[in-house]
Amino acid sequence: MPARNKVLLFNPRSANFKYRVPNSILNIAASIEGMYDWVIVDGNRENDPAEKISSYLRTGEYKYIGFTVMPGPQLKQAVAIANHIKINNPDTVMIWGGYFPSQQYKAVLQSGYVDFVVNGPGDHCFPRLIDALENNTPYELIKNIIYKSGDDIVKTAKEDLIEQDTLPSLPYDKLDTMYGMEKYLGKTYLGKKTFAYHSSIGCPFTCAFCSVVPIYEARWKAKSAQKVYEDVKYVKDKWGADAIEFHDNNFFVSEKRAVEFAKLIKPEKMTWWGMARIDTMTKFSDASLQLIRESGCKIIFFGAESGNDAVLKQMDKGGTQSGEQIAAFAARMKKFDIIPEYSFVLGTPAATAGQVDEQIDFDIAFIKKIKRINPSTEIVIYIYTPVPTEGSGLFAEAQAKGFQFPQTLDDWISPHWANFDLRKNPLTPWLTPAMVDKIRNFETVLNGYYPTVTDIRLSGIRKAAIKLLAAMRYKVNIYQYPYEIKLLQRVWKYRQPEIQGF
Ligand code: B12
Ligand code: SF4
Repeated sequence: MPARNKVLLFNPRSANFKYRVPNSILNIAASIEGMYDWVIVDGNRENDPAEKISSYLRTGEYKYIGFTVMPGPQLKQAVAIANHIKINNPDTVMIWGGYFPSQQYKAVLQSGYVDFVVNGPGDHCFPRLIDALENNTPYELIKNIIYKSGDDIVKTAKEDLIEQDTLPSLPYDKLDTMYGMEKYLGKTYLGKKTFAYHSSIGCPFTCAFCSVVPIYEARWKAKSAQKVYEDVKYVKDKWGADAIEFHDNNFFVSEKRAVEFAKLIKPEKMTWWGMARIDTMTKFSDASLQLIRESGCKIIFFGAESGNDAVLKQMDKGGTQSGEQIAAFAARMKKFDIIPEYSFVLGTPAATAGQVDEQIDFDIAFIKKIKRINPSTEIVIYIYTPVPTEGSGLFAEAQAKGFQFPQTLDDWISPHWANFDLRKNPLTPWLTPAMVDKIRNFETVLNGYYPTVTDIRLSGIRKAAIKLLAAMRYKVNIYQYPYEIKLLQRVWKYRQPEIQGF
């Protein structure tokens, strides 16, 4: 009889198109490569992932099931399939990792079908946990795990961040045998074959609204520019990647690393994109910005958050970011022909409803000012949704105003909360439906007047038609009931970066 210790790793569906290399689960596969046999089931690439998983389980060889889980649609598929697996295969061990289970571990473990949560990076702890379970040795001292012991929930200590260059290379070739790599290299605004790569973990800042903070606690570790270049070059040479999407929370923390990478990648003639902070990049020299652009970096995503300095303080944006700096930087980016993609977070709590509303109006006016300064600035608008950061003033304020997370996974996947996950309707008690409408209607008009360049499906004529309609409203600040714009956007399937990613 074959040994029953194989590992099945599942990436629940997170995208309807533009499939990306499933980096979260691939890192976990890399961590056990050569030690345990593993397969990946990618929900993005399967019509019926539950059946695919069942077919593996029917071999009787799989004991450990790992799920990576983000909130939203991915959670919905994870819940349904995990439940099904545990009912039909109660002797499998179910391990969830990723941002959602790390933060909402109580709801996850109380579901009854998840045995362990990996809290933060799983690269060391996952193989150690499997070893312990295989050899019947204690797992209680393994760092980064959370589990139930009787009625208690036990959280083990957090591991220091791993030196990223010591991690094994990702098993792209093996992934290719399960799901052709070519399909992971999608057509985007950046290129015909866009490769998603994650070159650093964590972030050195502690913004109060950000889900990176409770897990990484202001820590950041990066792969060297040389290692990043080698990995990218491998995928370029083997599968023809011509563009890179860096999925790091904060790619540009180190000017030195960014410049080194730019020098290495420049001869490869690839287009690339990453996420950054405005105050960090304000300090980059002109020569660095010039080189970064020349090396193929065409667009950078920045967390602008708000033009209001008091709100930036409330968000604990840290660093030196200010409204004035956000505006000045948008102007500076014009010189280098780099498109700044500014993301704003509207709807933070305030003492009175009137103040909440005023802040929204302030930022709407600020966004219009940024567009006047540099019309090519891409704007992404989120509504503030709390994240459970211990000790964060903003989260405490949200709780004091009556905000509460759902207690069970079934509540999390209810239609109500699914909208919360997509940051569409935050269910925060201080935001009235009229305020949510105001934000969304402004967004509709703005997107109509300035359609995103990242939408490669919407033709020039269609964009122009929507723009014409939206111009009438944008110029005179009338945003209510923009049904005519919505209708055209729906018919022509306008792409929303805040939902569909970047
Ligand atoms: C790529 C990405 C996406 C892609 C999905 C790509 C795919 N795989 O198909 C797209 C664009 C679709 C997407 C969408 C969303 N995303 Co997203 N996404 C990311 C992003 C940028 C990278 C994820 C990644 O690959 N990381 C690289 C790997 C190596 O890191 P990792 O995931 O942390 O994995 C490590 C550990 O967490 C752990 N681990 C992870 N999984 C597992 C599994 C097991 C079994 C184990 C043992 C360990 C383990 O070990 C790994 C290695 O150390 C992250 C931010 C980030 N930089 O991580 C956000 C992020 C995960 N997304 C987030 C959110 C909220 C969303 C959305 C729900 C909302 C939104 N507006 O963005 C949507 C909707 C999702 C859906 N449709 O279901 C949040 C999650 C926050 C939270 N509280 O949980 C993040 C953190 C962004 C942020 N800062 O807000 N996303
Ligand atoms: S700088 Fe960005 S990634 Fe870092 S804590 Fe702030 S919002 Fe999160």
